[in-house]
Amino acid sequence: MKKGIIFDLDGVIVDTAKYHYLAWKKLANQLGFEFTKNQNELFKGVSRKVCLEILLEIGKVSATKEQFDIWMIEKNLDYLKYIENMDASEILPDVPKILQFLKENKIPIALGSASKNARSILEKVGLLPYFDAIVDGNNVTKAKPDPEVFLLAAKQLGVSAHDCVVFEDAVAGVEAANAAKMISIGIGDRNVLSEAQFNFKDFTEISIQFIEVLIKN
Ligand code: B16
Ligand code: MG
Repeated sequence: MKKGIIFDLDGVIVDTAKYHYLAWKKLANQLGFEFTKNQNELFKGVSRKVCLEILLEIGKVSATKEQFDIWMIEKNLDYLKYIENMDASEILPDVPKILQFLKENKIPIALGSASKNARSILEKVGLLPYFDAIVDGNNVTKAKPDPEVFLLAAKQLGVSAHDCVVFEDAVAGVEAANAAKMISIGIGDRNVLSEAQFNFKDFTEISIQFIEVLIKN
């Protein structure tokens, strides 16, 4: 059976969480409260809208719909400034090696990310040509842990869901992959991502032999 591989973006291909953090912190400070790195953990893999809802809850700030939308735009404009100069040096270790191996073996590759900025980030770091399909925050109506993003990616690759493998760093993303009946591979802390079928700290721990087994079975 033809296999497909789906990558999350933030925390798997690049570490954009640090830039999201700076932009959310700036907004929190502007609204008169602190936002810590620990609290930022709650935001990983979560849509921009839900992040702002959580942030306002943390700061006990209420907002009209108009104000909410303005803050979403402001946060994104700040985030775009932080990521403006991203380049290939920000790709996480050994990601290109795995992408190259998959390409050489003609395995279709998709991105399955919550970010509406995903395509431009892939372009900045020079990885766009590897991807046969990109499904991101602009294409889905239901955020992870809903499986929509990964099911759509499988569809665009022309691969059955149960023949797809997902690399994810967020609990909600692992849940989404499991709900889609895909093979879930957690990248990061195995205690946090305990629902994943396989766990690795990062791609430096993943051997080509492991990928070979994944794409053959
Ligand atoms: P944007 P992923 C997610 O990326 C981030 O982890 C999350 O913190 C962010 O809020 C979300 O993208 C939306 O990003 O504001 O750029 O649309 O891990 O799903 O690739
Ligand atoms: Mg992620």
